[in-house]
Amino acid sequence: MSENSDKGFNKTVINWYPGHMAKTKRLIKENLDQIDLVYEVVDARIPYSSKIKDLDEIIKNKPRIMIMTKYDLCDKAETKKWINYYEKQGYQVIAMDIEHQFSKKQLLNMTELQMKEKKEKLKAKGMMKKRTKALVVGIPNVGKSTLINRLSGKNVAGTGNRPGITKNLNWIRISEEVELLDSPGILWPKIDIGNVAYNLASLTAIKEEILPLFDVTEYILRTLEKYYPNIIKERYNLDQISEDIIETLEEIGKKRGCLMRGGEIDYDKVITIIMNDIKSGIIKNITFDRMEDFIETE
Ligand SMILES: Nc1nc2c(ncn2[C@@H]2O[C@H](COP(=O)(O)OP(=O)(O)OP(=O)(O)O)[C@@H](O)[C@H]2O)c(=O)[nH]1
Ligand SMILES: [Mg+2]
Repeated sequence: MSENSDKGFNKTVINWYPGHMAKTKRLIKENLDQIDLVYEVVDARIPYSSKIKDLDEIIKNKPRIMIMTKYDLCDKAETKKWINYYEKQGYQVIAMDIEHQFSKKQLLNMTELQMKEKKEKLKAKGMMKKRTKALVVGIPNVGKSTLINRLSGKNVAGTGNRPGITKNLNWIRISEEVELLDSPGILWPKIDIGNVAYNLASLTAIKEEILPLFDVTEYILRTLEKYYPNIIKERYNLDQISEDIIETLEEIGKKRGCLMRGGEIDYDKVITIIMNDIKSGIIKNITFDRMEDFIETE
């Protein structure tokens, strides 16, 4: 399923497109007539990699708001560049820590603004639109269901810190005015753009078994060293990552007491620790998508 080049991670192509994702896309298309607006959810740490590549084809020209979640965990200076980039393209963007500091008012005001034109058109025709129906869409584990819970003020949608929690399309009425359609995370048929696949795997957006965990862990450590060497120092007490990654895993393993009987290093345990440091948000202030890797700037 994966194809690694000998050097670096750039040639990765993963063909991972489970049937249920194709089904979700089909169901969204079937429900499109009912949808007034789209909340496109992306992870603020990977605002490029986590953006569904063929979304335009799915939702056509529906009004939309891009919501960057996990803002508490991102590198704000880098994410700001992406916010500017998307705003320049005409997107309405809102970046938020929806887990701890959600502003319902800010999002609903933006929604109202987006809907104004449509409502006025309908009014001119003598029709009234009572309720706004919004689709919440995004890749797995970005916080779609969390967003719905925050908007409704209740736990109406199931959430969890691994991809694939939501299994079906569900309409959820959050007020007299707004109804939301929760949807399972979707990806696109081929993920082959530079580091996108590794960024998705590093930040828990694709299932763990898709890319070798060992490689994902190496990618995480090398990316941290490149952009956030202070994290390598503070979290793992290392000055640098060795050319041979095994040496680094060994060092971390010794420091963390990941030993098997006989004193051998338990590499699986080391890998789990590093993956969990990211997953649990212990490692924060990181943005793995760098504009220069994906966008040509003059
Ligand atoms: N720190 C932080 N965690 C968040 C934020 N938003 C969501 N989460 C966490 O991210 C995890 C995934 O959230 P869900 O709402 O289940 O994600 P989803 O997009 O519905 O995922 P699927 O249904 O699996 O596609 C949960 O553990 C949330 O608590 C945020 O803004 N900040
Ligand atoms: Mg969900």
